[in-house]
Amino acid sequence: MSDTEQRNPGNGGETHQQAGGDVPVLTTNHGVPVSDNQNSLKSGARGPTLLEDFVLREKIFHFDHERIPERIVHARGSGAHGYFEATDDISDLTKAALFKKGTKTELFTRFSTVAGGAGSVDTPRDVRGFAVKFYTTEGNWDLVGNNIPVFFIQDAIKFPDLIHSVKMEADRAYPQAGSAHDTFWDWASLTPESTHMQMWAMSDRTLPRSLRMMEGFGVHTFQLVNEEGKSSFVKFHWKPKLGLQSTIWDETLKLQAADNDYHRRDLWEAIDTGDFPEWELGIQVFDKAFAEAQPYDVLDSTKLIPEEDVPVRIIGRMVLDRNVDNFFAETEQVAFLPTNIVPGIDFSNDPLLQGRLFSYLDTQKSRLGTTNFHQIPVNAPRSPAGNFQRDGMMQTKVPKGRANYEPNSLSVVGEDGGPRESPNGFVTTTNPTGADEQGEKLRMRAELFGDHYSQARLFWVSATDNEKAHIASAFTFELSKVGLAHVQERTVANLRNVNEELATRVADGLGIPLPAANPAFRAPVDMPPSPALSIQKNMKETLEGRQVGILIADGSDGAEIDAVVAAVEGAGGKPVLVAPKVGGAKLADGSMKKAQGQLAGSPSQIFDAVAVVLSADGCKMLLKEGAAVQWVMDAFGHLKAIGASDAAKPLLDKAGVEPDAGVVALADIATAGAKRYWDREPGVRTLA
Ligand code: HDD
Repeated sequence: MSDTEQRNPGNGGETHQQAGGDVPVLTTNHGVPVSDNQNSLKSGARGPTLLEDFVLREKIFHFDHERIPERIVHARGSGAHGYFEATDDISDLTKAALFKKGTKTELFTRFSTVAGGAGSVDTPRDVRGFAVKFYTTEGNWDLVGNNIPVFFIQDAIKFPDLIHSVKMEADRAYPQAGSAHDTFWDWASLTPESTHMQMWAMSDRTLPRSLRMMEGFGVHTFQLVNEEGKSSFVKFHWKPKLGLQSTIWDETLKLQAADNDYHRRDLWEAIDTGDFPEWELGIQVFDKAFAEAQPYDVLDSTKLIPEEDVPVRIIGRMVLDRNVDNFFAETEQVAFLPTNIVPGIDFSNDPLLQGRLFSYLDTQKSRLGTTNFHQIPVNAPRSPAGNFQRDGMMQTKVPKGRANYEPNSLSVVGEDGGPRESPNGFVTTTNPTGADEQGEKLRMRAELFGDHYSQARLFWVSATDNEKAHIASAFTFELSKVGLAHVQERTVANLRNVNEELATRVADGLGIPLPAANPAFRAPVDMPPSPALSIQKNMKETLEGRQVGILIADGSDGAEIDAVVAAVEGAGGKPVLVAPKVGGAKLADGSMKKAQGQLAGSPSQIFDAVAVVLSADGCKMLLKEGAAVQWVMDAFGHLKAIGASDAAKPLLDKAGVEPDAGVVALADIATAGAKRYWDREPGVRTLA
């Protein structure tokens, strides 16, 4: 026990750690030094606890209020600090200061799932939120997007219905964090505009391998405005440096069991070890003439603009280089607002965006409890900010001077007169689509919003065969959890407007007759395939940012292990040794090799590729170990590369591994591990 520790003053035998030297004094929230943080104040050792005990009451009072309402959507999220660097000159398009070439802007990014609660798992089939707060020199700009470029609905008035239907059902409070249930598909099948997004949601886009390996999209059409006031339409894209990578469904289900925090941990560890996640920011810029020539409405959030039609121009990069110091203070309290916009960027008339402009400000008041939520450090602008808004709950500023109104004729220099309007302030641009469309007050949508299928068809024809099989299987899986036959039928009837083969595969998968097609509100048009929509076509063959699990056991050869570790590291990957005991394995030469993971707690689904380095005896021992057989079987089933020592062959045989291009000698795992083996899939599972 150190000099600053004492035992027993409260007769509980507990440790009392004392202040002194560099160790600061523990105080109440009001600064009163506390002498005993282990025992409440009682009247006699066995007597009642006293109301007078302000130390106890303050501590419990604060604890009782530690939770705030979680976000109604996107409750589960992970955040990090970083910066944006403008890498291209787009001053002809926008005057926004953050886009001046070479400018670095501090930012905070939060990724999230949508449907689950704050304590739910990281890997359900769900859309991922991708929200970025740029602390620019002209105030905060929040780009509050998703990892999918379109949305379920066209008009914000339908958002509460969408969310009510997808969250756990109102009476039974399940299922948590998933769309595979009656109410979601009931709503979706009655809402044909959701069809395009259904296709994305049922694809592997909703099963990202890592938050670092997914794209982000601003979804809506926005505007860029230059110095002369000329505006252009723009869509924002985030492209991950590590390429796109998803997991497959069986792997995802097993990941949920293996690690509830798979994505949060992955993001944290990457940043913690200096492997900073990075995305490029790209823009698709177009004008009114282009917009009017398309078979879709650019103000409709259920539609995208194919990258083949308007290429994505890269204008900067985002690097996430700092983990939060405190999850609650930063990730939980960050408040994103689509209304946070800066001079040089503007909204469009997209009715979904317009509704969002109201919703987010409103929700922050209910979540964070005060109109002063912008004063919380993670939300506060880094640029000078000031106005005459005053007071309110949790006011932390102490404004000086007499003037709390404007205009005023008190001194304009110094603090007394206060801030004034600026000619460089934000000016709403004349909306290039708005001017000729203002008219009668109507509850209706523009004509092309009535096309619900063209782009759902586009998504299907742009997918690879594996991706098509995954989409058909995902619909089948989700609808297999739907107990209402008419909802299953209506969904399949809707899919007939997307693709007959898809509808037939889902009907077959469910074992129901193919229903008649739903009448399409507006006849779809066929668009040429867009390779940019496929994940598989946009993967990067690399081990960078990836992990290779290396299974070892007593008797393994140290030199073989070292060679695999070096090769994986050399290829930019992270080797993780897994052994039956976490303390390690006793190698052939008698030395101990420490493992980072214990076999049962580190199943192969948490890795991108695997290596098995065993001696004949070690292999014999693992043949009797279900977790080891499963480890190899899952790696094979999840289409991963497997490198094995000769002596490990019996384990591969028992796991049903059949030779193919992804089953390699140990020495080749670092090369083979850079990709998945899609051709293997039809041999390992039946897909719809
Ligand atoms: Fe939303 C949160 C993204 C439509 C209402 N939304 C929220 C977050 C993201 C998105 C990423 C989490 C932000 C964070 O990490 O704190 N939302 C979108 C996208 C949409 C969209 C890409 C369509 C293109 N949202 C949308 C509509 C409404 C909302 C139409 C309401 C009319 N969204 C909210 C909200 C949330 C929210 C209730 C919950 C917590 C929050 O705002 O701060 O206001």
